[in-house]
Amino acid sequence: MTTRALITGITGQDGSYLAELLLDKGYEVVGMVRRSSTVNFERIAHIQDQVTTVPGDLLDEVSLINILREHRPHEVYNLAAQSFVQTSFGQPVLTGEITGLGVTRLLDAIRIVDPEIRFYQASTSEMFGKVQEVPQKESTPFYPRSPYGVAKLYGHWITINYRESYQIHASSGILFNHESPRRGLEFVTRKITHAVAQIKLGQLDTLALGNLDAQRDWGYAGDYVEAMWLMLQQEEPDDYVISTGRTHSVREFCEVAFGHVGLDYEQYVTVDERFMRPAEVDLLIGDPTKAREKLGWIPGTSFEDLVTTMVDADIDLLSGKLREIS
Ligand code: NDP
Ligand code: GDR
Repeated sequence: MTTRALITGITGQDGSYLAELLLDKGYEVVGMVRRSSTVNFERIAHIQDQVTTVPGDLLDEVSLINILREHRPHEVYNLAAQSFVQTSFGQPVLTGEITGLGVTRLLDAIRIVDPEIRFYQASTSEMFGKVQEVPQKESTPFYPRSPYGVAKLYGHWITINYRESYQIHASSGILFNHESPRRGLEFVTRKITHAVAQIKLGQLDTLALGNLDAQRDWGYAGDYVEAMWLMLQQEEPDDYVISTGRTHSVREFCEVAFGHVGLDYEQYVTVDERFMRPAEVDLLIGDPTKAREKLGWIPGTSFEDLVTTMVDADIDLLSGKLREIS
């Protein structure tokens, strides 16, 4: 029997990598996409003929129930979210609706249609927020610092609640930042690598950033989607921290990215208040011991490889070299 998976957020960074992984494993992949006035399939264009896309929205429970009834997935990966922290300060209610309540809508649709479906929730290190313990692990107290982090914490607890209330095989992956050439341009890593490529190619003079001292545990998205799949293959549902166990500042990211093309970041980077957040998360570093011991998961990409791969990919992209972004 072919295993069928539904991915919400398939047009996003992680959705595209997860879809590739599941197709490689012989899954039938159904991807939920929300209606927009322009087609937004750039990240899945290369696999579009292998996945079934269906219209739906985390804001609309009827659409979720209908998709589950029609496509009967065995596994559901909830990757859809308003995922940009900065935007969550400007649109806190919408963020709560999608990123928080959206999880309940989907879990409740599963409860109604087929509680045997296995469920993955995309939780986040942003739930740890203000530093309570270093490194952060599954038992570390949460202290979110943005409407996004608060909404995700709600999603995390409602996942646990549906697991305990209705015995749904629901797992929550507390993933630390993970990046790739497919990362959205507004996130700091891709903003930097794209700007480095532009500067190198003579298309840009300076790069304005916010807090250069923020520290993040950055991994590669392609490695992290494997952990999502592994969680749903376990006999028992559970929660796992997924991270590299190393941290670097935004400044260090700049150093490596600019250095890769022979430039000194200090000559190009300026600090602009517009990119500072009302409340910041200063330091994230995750302890992935549980994932290693229980899932057998280990991150396979170093920080330096991640940064240089992203810079090279952006140089290729901007210099018009035809290639599939990996
Ligand atoms: P992206 O922002 O790249 O993708 C988000 C996806 O959600 C897009 O496909 C988007 O669709 C979709 N979406 C947004 N709103 C809705 C809605 N109302 N209904 C249905 N779909 C919607 O995020 P990532 O791929 O980076 O992250 C995947 C998930 O993992 C997110 O939930 C994120 O919060 C979480 N996460 C990410 C981490 C990271 O470092 N990348 C770390 C920890 C957690 P559209 O294309 O139409 O905008
Ligand atoms: P984050 O990612 O908020 O950690 O959320 P982002 O790349 O936006 O910020 C990381 C850190 O860099 C600092 N920063 C800047 N950030 C942006 N975007 N733009 C800037 O110019 C800039 N300058 C400095 C930020 O202040 C922050 O400290 C990501 C998202 O993918 C979430 O969905 C996910 O849950 C978390 O990672 C884990």
